[in-house]
Amino acid sequence: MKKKLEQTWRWYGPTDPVSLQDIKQAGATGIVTALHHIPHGEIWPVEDIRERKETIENAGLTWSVVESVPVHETIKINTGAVEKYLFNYNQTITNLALCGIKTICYNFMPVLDWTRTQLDLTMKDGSKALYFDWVDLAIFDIYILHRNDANADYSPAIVSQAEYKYLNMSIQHKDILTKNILMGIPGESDITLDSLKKSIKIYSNIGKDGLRKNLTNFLLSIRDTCIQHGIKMTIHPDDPPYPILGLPRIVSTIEDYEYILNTVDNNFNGICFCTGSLGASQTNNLVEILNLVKSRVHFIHLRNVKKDDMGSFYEADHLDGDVNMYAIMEILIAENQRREIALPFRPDHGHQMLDDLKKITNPGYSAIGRLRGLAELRGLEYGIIGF
Ligand code: CS2
Ligand code: MN
Repeated sequence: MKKKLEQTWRWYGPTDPVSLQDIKQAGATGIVTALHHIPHGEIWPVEDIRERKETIENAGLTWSVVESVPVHETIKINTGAVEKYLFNYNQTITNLALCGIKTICYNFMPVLDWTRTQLDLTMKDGSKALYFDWVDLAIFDIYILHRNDANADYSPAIVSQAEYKYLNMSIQHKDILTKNILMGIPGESDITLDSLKKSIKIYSNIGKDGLRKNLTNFLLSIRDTCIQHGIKMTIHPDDPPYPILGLPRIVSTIEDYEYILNTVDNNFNGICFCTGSLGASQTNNLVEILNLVKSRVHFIHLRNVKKDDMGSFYEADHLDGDVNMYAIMEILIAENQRREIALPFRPDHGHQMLDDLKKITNPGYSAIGRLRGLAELRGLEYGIIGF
């Protein structure tokens, strides 16, 4: 009998409207969570980690992956109190390892985590999905953020559509668009327009090469700790996987992965393979990327996207988008057989649907859409492996 992947579920902690009991009913066994109440850059105390771990284990679940231990902006820009934040990061991951939690997800996206322009795009079946629209991004960039030369980053067709749409946009709609783009992870703080402006300036001086160097510096600074404690770091791709708002991107393409894996060529320097993020690019070939990086994948996000000709995309049902989930699953199953410990995957986002439409839910993280996604993905795995 072939080994199965570990089924995990992201839980935002005790304030998450989805309970641990709900997660058990969805059939997941592993929890993916973080101590969101601790400000970015501060050390996670052992006591807090233990407490969270106990809560999870008392519900009969396991804390499989930490998502994320955020990398402080100071480290990303590599200016200021960098040593302090590197020290704190080393201490946090040491503390996690001392509690037996050794797979850690992080990202190296400048300022903003995932970016969407709309959080409630209605699908044909009435469910709601997250949406990224180039025209709306251009509106934000050109007319709300007023970034210098922003026009130059968009095709003439997008610029003129943005102009037309902006002129007819209500104040309320503009506010929602702004809020969506600046939104942080639930339980963490949002970005302000001012700090985004400042960051854009800073990152334009750093550029892609500079950001790559800063990532390398970060990885080298945690390498000894990770090797000593058997920690597996997994970098999450940029979402979406191309530059937006003039910010550099370094985890978007197959070349980026070659660079990251070869520059710090140790197993601890691993990948969180996120099909939804990588699949939003019109040029990424996910099967090719996965085949290149699979031996260094320690965590998996499965999600699908549907793009239009312009490259705008919405988050589709897990088995119904541009990502060939069957092909991806086949590769993951084969890779999993080589592993001593099952590879953890989670349904990354799901539609807001059924009863969840009446509730206040975390965007992308309502229960029922992910339950559907998990069930479909586990069925896909079962179907490929056989009885
Ligand atoms: C997640 C990311 O919700 C999502 O799309 O995949 O927010 C992810 O948690 C972070 O980027 C990882 O640091
Ligand atoms: Mn993801």
